[in-house]
Amino acid sequence: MMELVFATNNLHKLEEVQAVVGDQFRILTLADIGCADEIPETGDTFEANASQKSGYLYDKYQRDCFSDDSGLEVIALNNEPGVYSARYSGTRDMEKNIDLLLQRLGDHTDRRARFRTVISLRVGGAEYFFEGIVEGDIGFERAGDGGFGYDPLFTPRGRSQTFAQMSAAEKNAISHRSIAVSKLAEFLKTTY
Ligand code: ITT
Repeated sequence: MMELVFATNNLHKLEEVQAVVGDQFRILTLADIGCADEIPETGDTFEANASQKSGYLYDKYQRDCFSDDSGLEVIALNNEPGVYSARYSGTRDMEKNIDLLLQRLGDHTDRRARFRTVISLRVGGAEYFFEGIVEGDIGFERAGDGGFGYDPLFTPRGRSQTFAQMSAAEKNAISHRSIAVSKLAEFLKTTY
């Protein structure tokens, strides 16, 4: 069975990816390969960060691997918070990050935004990218308590509920992450 290391210790992400990729591939976490390093993530694009993480792993362990980077891009804020989504306010406190976003957007009428995920896959020395995007709009206040991150603010285009008001299954059916992961899975299944 082909084994791939996923540059994460987030078991929620691992489960989601393993479910889509199927049992033809075994996905290992950083913990599984004994990697406790703080992997550098200093790029200013999702591509650069994903590539940096998978490149670090490949160079150090010479194992087939992939990594992901994702975040929220708000059009009226020049695509902020982007790669800084997790620490927009300078902390990982999502209450503060959401407050800052709402404050910066103010009563701007253009509320358009998108969630974006980029996956970098490295196999046999080659690198492949997979992208997932979901377009939507930012609310004037929070709605819902499911999901994580900016979910209470984000309503996918054509829908009437925020990601935080949807069930996990409803969100996963249309999320940026699942779109990118499905492309990765499709590539792996048809190539290996
Ligand atoms: P890693 O340890 O795997 O890097 P992370 O929290 O940094 O975990 P991501 O790079 O995937 O995760 O996402 C960066 C931030 O973007 C994340 O902390 C959220 O604030 C936001 N984000 C990403 N995907 C999201 C989603 O589906 N719903 C809400 N917010 C999301």
